[in-house]
Amino acid sequence: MQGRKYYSVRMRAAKDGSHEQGGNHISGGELLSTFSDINYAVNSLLKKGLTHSRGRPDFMQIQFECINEPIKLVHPLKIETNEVESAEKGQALARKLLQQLGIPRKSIEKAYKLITENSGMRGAILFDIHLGERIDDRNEKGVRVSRMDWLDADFEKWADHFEVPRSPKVKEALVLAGKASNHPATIAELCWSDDPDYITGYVASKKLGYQRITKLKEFGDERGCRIFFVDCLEALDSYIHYLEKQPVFIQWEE
Ligand code: WAQ
Ligand code: MG
Repeated sequence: MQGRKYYSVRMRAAKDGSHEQGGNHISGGELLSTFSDINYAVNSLLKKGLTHSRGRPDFMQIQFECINEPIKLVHPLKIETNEVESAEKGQALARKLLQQLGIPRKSIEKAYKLITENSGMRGAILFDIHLGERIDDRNEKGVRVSRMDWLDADFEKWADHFEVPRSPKVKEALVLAGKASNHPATIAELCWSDDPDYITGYVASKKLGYQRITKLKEFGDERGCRIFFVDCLEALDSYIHYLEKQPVFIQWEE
């Protein structure tokens, strides 16, 4: 892996116009690829955007660019699955985990209010746990974590070992959560999908690992959430730079 040249490949798809024109976000994706695999990488992102449960896109952009910075290797978070009976119980557990991580109750309530006001984003909200306020200035776009991946063979071994599904959804979420939680400013991440057919979500943090919660919303609901609870005040620009630009490979076995 080291010593090879990698490319960051990204896709975003929308319906009823491009994102810039106010279209609805359908799907996004990002991965790392060698030059010889770019064809395969572009095709897998194309397929992801074209066959999405949120609908058929009428706008898509796929781009690749060469990465010149060294790629950081990060271990996957430890994983735990919490089975819950209902979305209410799942959300109660999510709040409890956030509290356990030291996030003030007031901040959690404010964050939830923000979430309900901001569905349909393609990126994440950055929320300062002390200010109790959103601190990124990306509006309805949010901050998109990018330049990260996990080699399939290593992911599959890991998934089999911990008895979790070898699904691309799980892989993508663990890659994103692994990269984000590796930065000291990330206290926690709260996430559930905006896909109407996917109700499992998680709270992730360096401290408690990747806490899967089997139900955080009802089937059919197209409102998703991704919010980073951060403690980084004066270093916001470098934090956003890390999320967007620092190349990271998740690696389980050396
Ligand atoms: N960077 C920042 N925010 C993102 C990114 C990204 N790369 N990708 C997605 N988001 C935001 C965006 O606002 C989406 O609307 C929201 O997250 C949900 O994205 O079984 O599938 O890709 O363990 O729909 C988690 C559980 C699944 C997996 C999460 O999210 C499991 C999921 P989705
Ligand atoms: Mg989605």
